[in-house]
Amino acid sequence: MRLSQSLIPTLKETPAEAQIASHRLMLRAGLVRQMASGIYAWLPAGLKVLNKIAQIVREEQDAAGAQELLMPTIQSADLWRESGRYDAYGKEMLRITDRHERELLYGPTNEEMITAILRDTTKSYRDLPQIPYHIQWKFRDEVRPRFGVLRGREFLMKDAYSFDLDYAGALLSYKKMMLAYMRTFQRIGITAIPMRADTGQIGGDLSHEFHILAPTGESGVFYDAEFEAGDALGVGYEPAALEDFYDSMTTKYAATDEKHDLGAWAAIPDERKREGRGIEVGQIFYFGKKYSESMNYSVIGPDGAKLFPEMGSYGIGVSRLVGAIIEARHDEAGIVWPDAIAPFRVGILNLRQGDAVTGEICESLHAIFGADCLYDDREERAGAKFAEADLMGHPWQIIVGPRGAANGQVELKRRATGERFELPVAEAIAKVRG
Ligand code: 5CA
Repeated sequence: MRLSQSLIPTLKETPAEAQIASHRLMLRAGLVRQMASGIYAWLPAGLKVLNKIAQIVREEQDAAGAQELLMPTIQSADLWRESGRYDAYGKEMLRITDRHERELLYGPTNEEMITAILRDTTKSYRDLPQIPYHIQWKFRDEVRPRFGVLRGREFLMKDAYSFDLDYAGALLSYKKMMLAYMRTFQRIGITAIPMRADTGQIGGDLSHEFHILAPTGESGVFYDAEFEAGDALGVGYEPAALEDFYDSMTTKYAATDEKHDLGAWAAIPDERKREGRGIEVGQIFYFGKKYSESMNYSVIGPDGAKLFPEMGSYGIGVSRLVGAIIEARHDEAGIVWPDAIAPFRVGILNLRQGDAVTGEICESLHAIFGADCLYDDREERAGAKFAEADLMGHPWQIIVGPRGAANGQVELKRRATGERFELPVAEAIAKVRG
């Protein structure tokens, strides 16, 4: 992509309405625009990040045995009357009336709808277990939308739902999802820690929140340094491995300030104690038969008797993750994207636009990296190009100046560390490709 032709409206000034770094940087780097309170348009570079995160989430859900489907954003109020949540949900739910005076709502979550779908499509114990999921926009009329996409009103969520025949099966599904989450966050390139949590609106009695560590997080967090090791990628889904993994995640200490237990904390060696702040990017729940019973969803069990499935639900805030990752990965110059989800893996900076030699090298790099690169081909001075590339946070920058170019050399810069290398073009390409 050529910067001169792109729809990436970067801003020089700091937008006044943005209180925290990720919100400021998302506006300044041209990723999003606010369309109404808590409602954002995703511009091309922002959408690339959102799609890359969604794709990693999707691949890891699939690897855990979950199956993707797509439910609508608009739901019928009657569905929610079945579970009793239509009245219980309160003002956070956006309620809509259609031209026939039928009551609808913009879904804040999908427990009711997915239960209705399984009720219609699974009749026997042989049809279970199932873990359907989707990646869909939600609406919650938050009292105070703030911090950009971190607490929006419209936001993108991955929500999965598990249906099992018994408690042991439900717990296995819960453990699979915990592993899938840890693998997802590790692939994205961030540290997230599972913490015991309250269940709130969703209900049930077992829940974990996943927190990304960032100084501006809304929750205080306390955890054992052993979480920093992060080795979920090697773990498989065989029951024994899953069991060990779950134990290793849940026996180490980690809690938000709401659930902090001073007694248990005191037992951890001082050198392993870590305190910080966290942003909740995901939450998983086990809630048993809450929805299957209230919505009268049963299957015929092996003995011919009615059996109400055991359920859980599993959310990841896909759009919130974009802001949370920036909170965790930025410096005074701009965003520092992890490689796996950067909108562009490499920025190409032509320091003398119009020069035949730098132009030729840049054009060939642009052809090689294609959609993975952003070529700064504007008629701008070098300083402005450096600032723009640092702001946008490409993991690599290939800087092509007239002096180096004359000898076939370019400068390669690693955004995260600031390291710079003078290299022949081919070596720079190889290094970026990894
Ligand atoms: N049905 C369950 C799990 S599928 C559920 O709704 N869980 S939740 O309420 O915890 O939401 C899941 C995730 O969505 C949260 O962990 C958070 O990352 C994200 N999320 C929730 N509310 C917002 C919001 N207002 N703005 C952005 N992301 C949000």
